[in-house]
Amino acid sequence: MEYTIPKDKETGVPVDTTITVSYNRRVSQNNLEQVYLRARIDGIYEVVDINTLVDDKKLIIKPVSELKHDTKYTVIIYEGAVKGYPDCTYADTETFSFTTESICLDMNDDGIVDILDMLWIASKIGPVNNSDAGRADVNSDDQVNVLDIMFLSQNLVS
Ligand SMILES: [Ca+2]
Ligand SMILES: [Ca+2]
Repeated sequence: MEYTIPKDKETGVPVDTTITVSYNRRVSQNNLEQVYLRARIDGIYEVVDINTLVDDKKLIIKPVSELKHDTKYTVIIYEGAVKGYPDCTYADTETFSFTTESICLDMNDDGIVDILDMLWIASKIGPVNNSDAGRADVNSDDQVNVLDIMFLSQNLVS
């Protein structure tokens, strides 16, 4: 591995990130089922659904759905996942980890989390069908409703 995006131990990674593993030479796919992304959620490791593809010197890993906020993810590339040219597999298992961004509760971008942000969420109540509603859905259940306002109220900075 030459470099990865996100970098090992990077924090604040966007939840819609695409993961890139760059090698110092051209690689081809060998057995991409040997590539794993796992999340550590409440102390338990969960395997995350991903799509993987190889493009020139890069292995690209796209999570099927958005990652969770404030969660540590580990990429594991087992031996034989990709091979370099002319024809040698990368023999070592390689791993790196990153942590996703915390959820942003300052909805109206005024630098504090307060009742105005609760009102902002309240103005987006309904299904998540645009990016503002996606932001307002702070508990990520695809609905903007009173649960999101409660979620925010529990995190108010007083
Ligand atoms: Ca605010
Ligand atoms: Ca919600």
